Amino acid sequence: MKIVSALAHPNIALVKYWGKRDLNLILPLNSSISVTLANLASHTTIHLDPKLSIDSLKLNDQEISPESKVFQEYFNSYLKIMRYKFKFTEKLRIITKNNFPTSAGLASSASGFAALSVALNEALGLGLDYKKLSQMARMGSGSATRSILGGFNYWQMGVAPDGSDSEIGFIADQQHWPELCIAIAITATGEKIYSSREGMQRTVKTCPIYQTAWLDTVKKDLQDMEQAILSKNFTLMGTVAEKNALKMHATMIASTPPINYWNEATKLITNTIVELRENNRLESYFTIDAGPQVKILYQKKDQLKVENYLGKLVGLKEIIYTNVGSAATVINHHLE
Ligand code: 2P0
Repeated sequence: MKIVSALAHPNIALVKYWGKRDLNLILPLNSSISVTLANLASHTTIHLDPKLSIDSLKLNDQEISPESKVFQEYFNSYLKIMRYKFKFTEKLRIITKNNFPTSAGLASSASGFAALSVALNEALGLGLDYKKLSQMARMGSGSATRSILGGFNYWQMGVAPDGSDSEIGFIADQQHWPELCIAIAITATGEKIYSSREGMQRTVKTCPIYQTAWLDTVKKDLQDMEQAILSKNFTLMGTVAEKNALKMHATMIASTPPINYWNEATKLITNTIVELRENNRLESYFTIDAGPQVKILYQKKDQLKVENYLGKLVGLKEIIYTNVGSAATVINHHLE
């Protein structure tokens, strides 16, 4: 029996992934750029044991039924592909825990599948490099591609039908930009109304502005964001990240039926961020994923202002202050 534990951090897309060209291989319609977060993490332990008769999953101390949607949709398909690709037959016991709200737009599937892939690579002795590991993680969830590395990364969409060139690339490491901070303003802790998987599929199928407002404009955002990261240009990074997130949400709202993840607190925080910036009181920017949480980009010198102006707004459940995090890693390996 092999027992391996791994740790991975969620990432936040600064230029988003929104839409798939292949649903089974989880291949995106556009490339994306992300920053890996510190402090927030998924801790995953796997038992690879020939004596196990079924795959099983414990998520945040709760046993997940193999009949459940999350197991069927996410884990079954991931494990089936892993077994086919890496030729193993043992069943897996997966125990995973997040130190942040699961399924609330905080990319728990990203850190979860990155940690699981790193653990499986170790347990099976595959010795994969980070690019191959990112492809392995992608088979669980698209955004997991980007949680394999720390720092700032891009997920190259690739063009090959088999997904062999859809993988992570490196922009800058964790130490590159110590001034950059990210606060996660949690406005709701429950499960979100639609999974990102459903949301992005509906957008691709029904949104009349998806091509023009999204796909045709992402290339420029990617170029600007890479330049902003490399030159540590905070204003450019924030401007592009905020605009890119708003375009993505605009395509959701223009879908049928419309998808709107924002609640009252989401609106209050984003309006306040814009107002403070326009009045030259605080330069911060927001980005929002498939959920109601607001991710605030700011500089370390403004920590107190962020706490005072934004950290106490009505409707905020919790605010997590963090910065740039590290790569997914194995933390324990035990053989019996
Ligand atoms: C992103 N999101 O780039 C975008 C922005 C949410 C909004 O990637 O279907 O859970 O498993 O590939 O990775 C969340 O979508 O979706 C996501 P699947 P995933 O971060």
